[in-house]
Amino acid sequence: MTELFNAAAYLSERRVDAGDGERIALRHPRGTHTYSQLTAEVRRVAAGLVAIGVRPEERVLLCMADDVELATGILAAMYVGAVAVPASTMLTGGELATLVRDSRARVIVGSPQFADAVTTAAADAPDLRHVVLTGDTPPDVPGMTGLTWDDLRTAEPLAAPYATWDESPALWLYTSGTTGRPKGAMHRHTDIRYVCETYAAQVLGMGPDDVCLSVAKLFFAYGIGNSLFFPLSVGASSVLEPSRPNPTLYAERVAAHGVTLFFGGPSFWGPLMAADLPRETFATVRNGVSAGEALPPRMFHGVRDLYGFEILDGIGSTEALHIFISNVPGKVVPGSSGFPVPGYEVQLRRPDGSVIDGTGEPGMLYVAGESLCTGYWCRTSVNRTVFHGEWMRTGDQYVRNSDGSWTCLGRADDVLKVGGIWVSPSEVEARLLEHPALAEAVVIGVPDEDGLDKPVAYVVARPGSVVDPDEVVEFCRAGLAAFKRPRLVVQVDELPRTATGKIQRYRLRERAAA
Ligand code: 3SK
Repeated sequence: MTELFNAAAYLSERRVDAGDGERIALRHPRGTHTYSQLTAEVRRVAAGLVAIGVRPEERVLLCMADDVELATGILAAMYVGAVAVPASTMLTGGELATLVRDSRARVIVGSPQFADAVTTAAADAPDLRHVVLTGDTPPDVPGMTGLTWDDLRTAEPLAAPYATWDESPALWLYTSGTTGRPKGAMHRHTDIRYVCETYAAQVLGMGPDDVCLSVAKLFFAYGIGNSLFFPLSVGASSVLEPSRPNPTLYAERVAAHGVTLFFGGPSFWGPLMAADLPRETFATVRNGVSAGEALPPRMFHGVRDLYGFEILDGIGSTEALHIFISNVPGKVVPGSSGFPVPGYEVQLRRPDGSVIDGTGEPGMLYVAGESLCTGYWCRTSVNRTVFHGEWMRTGDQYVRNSDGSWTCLGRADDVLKVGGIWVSPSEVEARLLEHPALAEAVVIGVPDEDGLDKPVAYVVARPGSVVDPDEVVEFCRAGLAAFKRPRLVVQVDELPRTATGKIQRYRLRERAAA
């Protein structure tokens, strides 16, 4: 049964109705927004979107830094029944254009620091009509209307949200696939409420006095839950930080705002430990939260011993919208992802599809829960392999331990997670093969000293060409988002292959481990 429900209203004006109007919702570089101010701003920007012709269910793409405009933009799009599509700010203009075209967005909003990528993408997206930049100068893209954020704020604020249902589409989040072609995971308004009522309420025990700070940005599923959905669902406060993750700066924010929940991932906790900051900086943190990659036990113990708070490691996915297996406060099993989050079922299956009931036997992890996306936009064949009735195949190999906790054993396919972000080897390989000196290229993940995967390229030179590994890395950096670049390029005479010519990646992994 469908009911009228609008997630943006749930996260903004519902809090005002509940008496939280004067509480601080957002803390950002230029000050704060109370729940009343946020609600007014959402209604104003929502009116602006309607004024430029945004229709319910149409996509609004946002390529923006974590700040009050991005938070407002996401909520305003959902408020008018449109679909918010926060896009990675790490993408090149060409990569961003792929998302704009795939989503058929008619409006893109960007922060000035991403103006180049946004205008490059806009020039290559036939469905786009409006390009908005949050600075003072409107963008100039031939054939498009260029607007500033203030232009969007001139219409009379809307008085009420569009009458979306709980089932209406609210949010698309792009995730890269094995082929490197990004897939838009489609989430409904009800999915947003579900992750707030399950993980945030029942694992983190979030309440109005919490202050959240997330290293993962709002364009990630992990970040949008941490910095927007969870705090606003309970009248708590979110600290929005537009700059890139930096341990010293983030520690300053923790101390300045009295952060109670500090969300990061292994690629942040390692440098935070190395920064050796004063323990008092973290006096207000009641828990750290980690996702993206399995948290090495060394980091759990190191952060607890140095800074005095325990990190709750968990696993989630863009498709599930947030974390569905998690450690819980006071009952952490270091080296494991913890226990199924209330509201989710998890299951291990053998390659023949049979379900593993006992402990100790590894299998493919499946998850079921109400927040699973309705599928990937226009990707029928992938949908048919990933979604099976209530269940979703995660692609992760797991094992259930005798104490009931679950441990990640790695990926079942060749996709890598680098710094918590999916990297498709085939996408990096395709870029490598554009290099004039390279005949063949294979990218694998090689674990660093903490067991965290880093992309390494094995390349074969074209006859007569000389390969300069550092120059090849720079070549990749120029054509791909920087996090996808190989950290090391190794030249080989030939790649290991099966009798039928298939590349044996496992032999490269063995070689790297030797
Ligand atoms: O990578 C994860 O574990 C994760 C956690 C929460 C939301 C989204 C993701 C991908």
